[in-house]
Order: sequence, then structure tokens, then C-alpha cells
Amino acid sequence: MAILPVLHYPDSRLKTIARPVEKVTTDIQRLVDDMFETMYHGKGIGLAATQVNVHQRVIVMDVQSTSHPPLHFINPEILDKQGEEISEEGCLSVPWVYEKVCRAAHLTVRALNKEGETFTLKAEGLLAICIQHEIDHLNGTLFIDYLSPLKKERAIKKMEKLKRRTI
Ligand code: K1U
Ligand code: ZN
Repeated sequence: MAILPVLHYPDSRLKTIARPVEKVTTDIQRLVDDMFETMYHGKGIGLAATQVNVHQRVIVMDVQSTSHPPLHFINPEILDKQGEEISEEGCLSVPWVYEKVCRAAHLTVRALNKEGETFTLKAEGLLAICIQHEIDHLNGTLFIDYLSPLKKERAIKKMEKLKRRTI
């Protein structure tokens, strides 16, 4: 397994729309394993392939506050969304920024697993939020894109200031 470099805003590759996985090969299985290792290394609860500069529709997550084990989704599709919830989000690609975003509170997602089998999952709470956040990455959208222009500018300035301090 390997820890992969994570792209940071404003890298334009984060805007790439990921293509569907045509076949679940050993390369995809290795990508899933590497993404888990990268996510745990970064102390995140989720990660999309886009963030490690792989533009295929693969996401992983481990939301430990839920009863779910670590989850991976290949070609995830949201079949149904219900309700609204505002919660604080962070992102390994936008370090040090935490902002409130409004998303669907409940959803049903369909995807393939590493064995190439289709499954559906109903999610709520932080797991539902994380699934939407990660699918957004596959579509080239970051959580800060939902902020007002003023809040987005402040968030980016904060990130740049803290980034300068750590290098
Ligand atoms: O970069 C990412 O996509 C990972 C991101 C996932 C995420 C966190 C919170 C809400 C939605 C999606 C993170 O793991 S950020 C770091 C983190 O562990 C965290 C931040 C805020 C709340 C809970 C966890
Ligand atoms: Zn993110």
C-alpha cells in the first residue's frame, strides 16, 4: 500500500470531472487500498480519487461515529435524497478550513464494490454528508464552492495564511 500525495486548492486538477470505472481491475483494487491508507494518514473521514489526481469515480470513507465499517464506492450514484441538514465540513484538499454547508440529510446510494458487485446503501447524518462531499469531488466541486463569495474569500485567505506558516 502507499500514501499518495493529496492535491490542494487552488490546483486546477481538482476541477476535473472523473470518468466511470469500466472494469474493476486489480489496479482499481490497489487504488482503493492506497486511498484508505492516504485517508487515514491525513486523519480524514473520506477521500475521493480526484484528490489524489486519479480521475476515476472511486471514493472511500470511514465515519467512525456510525455503525458502518470502512466503506468504498466505485461509480457511486445517488438514487434518492431527502431533507436538509446544515453541518460543518472540512477537506483534506482545503486544509484548516471548516465551514457550514447545507446538504440532503438522508440519501440512498448505489455503487460497485472491489469485487465488482452492485450494492445499495441508505445513509444519514455525517455518513450522508460525507458521501455527498466525496461525490462532489468526482464532479470537480469543492465544499467551499457552496459558500458566499465573501465567506469563500475569507476561507481561502485563512488557508493561505496557515499554509505559509507551516512551510
Ligand atoms: O477531503 C475530504 O474529502 C475528506 C473530508 C471529508 C468530510 C469531512 C467532513 C464533512 C464532510 C466530508 C475530511 O475528512 S476533513 C477532516 C475531518 O476529519 C473532519 C472535518 C470536519 C468534520 C468531521 C471530520
Ligand atoms: Zn474534500
